[in-house]
Amino acid sequence: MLLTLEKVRQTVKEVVDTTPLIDIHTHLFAPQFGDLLLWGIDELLTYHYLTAEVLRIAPISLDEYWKMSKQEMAEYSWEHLFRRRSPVSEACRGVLTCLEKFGIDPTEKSLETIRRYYAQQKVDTFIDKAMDIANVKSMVMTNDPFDPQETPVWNQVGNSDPRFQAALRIDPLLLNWGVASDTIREQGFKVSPDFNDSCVSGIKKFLDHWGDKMNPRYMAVSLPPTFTYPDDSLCTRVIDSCVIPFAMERKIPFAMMIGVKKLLHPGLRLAGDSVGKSKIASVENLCLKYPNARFLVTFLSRENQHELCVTARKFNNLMPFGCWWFMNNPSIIEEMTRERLELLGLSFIPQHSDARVLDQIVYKWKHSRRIIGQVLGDKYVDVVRTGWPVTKEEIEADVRQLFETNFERFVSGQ
Ligand code: RAT
Ligand code: ZN
Repeated sequence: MLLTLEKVRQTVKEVVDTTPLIDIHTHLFAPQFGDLLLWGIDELLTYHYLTAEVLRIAPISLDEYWKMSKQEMAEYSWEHLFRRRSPVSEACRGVLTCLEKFGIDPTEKSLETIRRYYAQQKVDTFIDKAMDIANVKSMVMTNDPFDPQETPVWNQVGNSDPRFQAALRIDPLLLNWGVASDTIREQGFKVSPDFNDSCVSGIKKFLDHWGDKMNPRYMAVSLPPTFTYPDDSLCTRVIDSCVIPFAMERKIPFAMMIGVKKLLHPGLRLAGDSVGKSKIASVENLCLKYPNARFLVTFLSRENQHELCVTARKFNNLMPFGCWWFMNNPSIIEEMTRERLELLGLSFIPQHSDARVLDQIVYKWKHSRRIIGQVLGDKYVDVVRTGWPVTKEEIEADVRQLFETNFERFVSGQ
């Protein structure tokens, strides 16, 4: 059915809200990973996005803060960010959206009422409930072969939960050879503390081992703003000699999340990371040098977003994805989604949740879908105004590309 100008905006909104999606980057885990899967109100309130906010205003030293238990920290956030002032920031608003969508009455502003709701939930059904409300069909985990809490689960149980897919995360391999080589050796593969050519086959065996165990959809790393490719660093050597050959052999993309200044303020721990503008030339150089490899890329700095779109116009082996971390705010999501649609049409992946707490998929997707729907609505209005006919079925197919098929096709190399 052809859509009139009046109908088009409402139809786009409905389609964007009701199309199931793949969440291509989260920090969530299948239930067999035990405590690695975070969920519930105390985790929501101690999310590092909120920690940074509460520590700006709290009359407390960092030492005193970190001495508190998880429950006490949650109470502290609740008191300072939700009761003593209104929760207007995006991270605070996220908690409110979760309460609303899970049907928890906030009128008393009582943490005890909320805790009672969570005490009645069972993790397995809560995963289904959250996915159902967020309309998420599957989620990609972040799987770290260097993490002693995670690796035994892969070695003993593995993942057969279809709600969760794996991604092989390799940060130490590129950024901290001391740590990486110790772990690789402890796991029984031959590498020396000083990186040299003889380490390549040990790394290859290590990657093969984890590739077989995890069956990852892609490999991934987060990189600092100073990341430069090529240069004479170990990072460049490992990318050239191990990462790209492994990714090409397995026919999976290499995801680069670029622009994080790790632990800029170490006292804030996980909340202490910051942002810097990165060099798009490194991505250009990789895409040019390896036309048969595929790169999923997101930048942390607003200043890199436009040039990422332009670079993606030059390389069909480059897929921009998501509005990452400090970009995941309504004003920036709107700007990024607009410029991506204008420069790339439908050939990008508009968002990922980066959820660290299961409940967050509900708010992150609710908030992002609203903006994506509005921006897309504007674009279809522009199209219909020219007299070009648009149907609901066409909009459905377009949104499916953004929410699912662009990822599926790109990771499988189609
Ligand atoms: O968004 C986040 O929660 C960050 O702390 C990081 O986890 C980042 O997304 C990453 O994957 O490194
Ligand atoms: Zn992440």
